[in-house]
Amino acid sequence: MAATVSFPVVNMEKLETEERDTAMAVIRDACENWGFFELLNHGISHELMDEVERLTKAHYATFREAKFQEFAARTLAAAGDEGADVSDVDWESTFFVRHLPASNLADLPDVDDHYRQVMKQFASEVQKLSEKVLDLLCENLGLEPGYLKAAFAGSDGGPTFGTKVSAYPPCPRPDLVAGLRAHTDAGGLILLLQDDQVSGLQLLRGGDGGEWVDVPPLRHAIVANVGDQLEVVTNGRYKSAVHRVLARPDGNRMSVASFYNPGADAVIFPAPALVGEEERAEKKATTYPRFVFEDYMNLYARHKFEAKEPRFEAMKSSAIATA
Ligand SMILES: O=C(O)CCC(=O)C(=O)O
Repeated sequence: MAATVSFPVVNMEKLETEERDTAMAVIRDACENWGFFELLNHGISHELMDEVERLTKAHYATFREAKFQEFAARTLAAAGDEGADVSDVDWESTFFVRHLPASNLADLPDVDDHYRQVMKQFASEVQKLSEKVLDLLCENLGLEPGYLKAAFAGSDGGPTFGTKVSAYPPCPRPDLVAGLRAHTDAGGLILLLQDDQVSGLQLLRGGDGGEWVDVPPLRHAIVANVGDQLEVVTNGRYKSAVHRVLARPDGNRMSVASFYNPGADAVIFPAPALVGEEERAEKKATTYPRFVFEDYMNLYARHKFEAKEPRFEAMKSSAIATA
């Protein structure tokens, strides 16, 4: 059972009013203590969000559902008749759209021109919003505006940016499989459009031994979460939260998750302004490593569903000297 606590929600319109300080404090607390928050009145048009949701659900029904049903039948047969362990299976149907550094939208099969255009426009809006949110984080951290965007820029001057489109269809055996197993996100900042009817996304608040908390569906909200790279650059002030998607016996949850990540060759390290004098002098063992983002991703690909700390440790042993 997930705990019922008040989830951090930020009405971004308040950032333009005398209530700005209160809104900034909600963002700060969310980044320090949750790793997640939801944004309302974020500037992305509701019509565009509705169209993304409508087209994404139609795309699943037309092009992916039949294939998913075959996978579902195979998985349930293996679990039931053969007693196979399916705990490493995710009950999801997904496809990935790359935007930066190079778009693959034109190459995706079964995506018509209208869906392509809508996804392109939505990605452009989400990228703008990601950079706006990164600057709000800079402000809260006492970093100069643009610091986090620059920290994530690769040698081509930009981030890696892409969108994972997912359906979590109903599952008759949610006791056997997860919608998506628990993990932290590898990248920088993740902005998610999630189904406003069907829930399932949960975060682990308080780390190991903490409590699972629902990320509540909220119409026209964008969910933001901290990835591992933000944890490193903020020197652990902000921590990526473990999260998962529950499989459910009813409802087909849709989600569109956009990952604003460092460029592949970006060198990631804690912002010097966030490393204390004492820590710098002692080069404490707890200090986060310095590494090339692509190396982290190669490791993550093999260890996504494991704890992040060993990944940070492994990066220390391959640490590069660029200071
Ligand atoms: O679909 C969601 O709500 C979360 C997706 C996610 O955590 C992931 O793909 O890494």
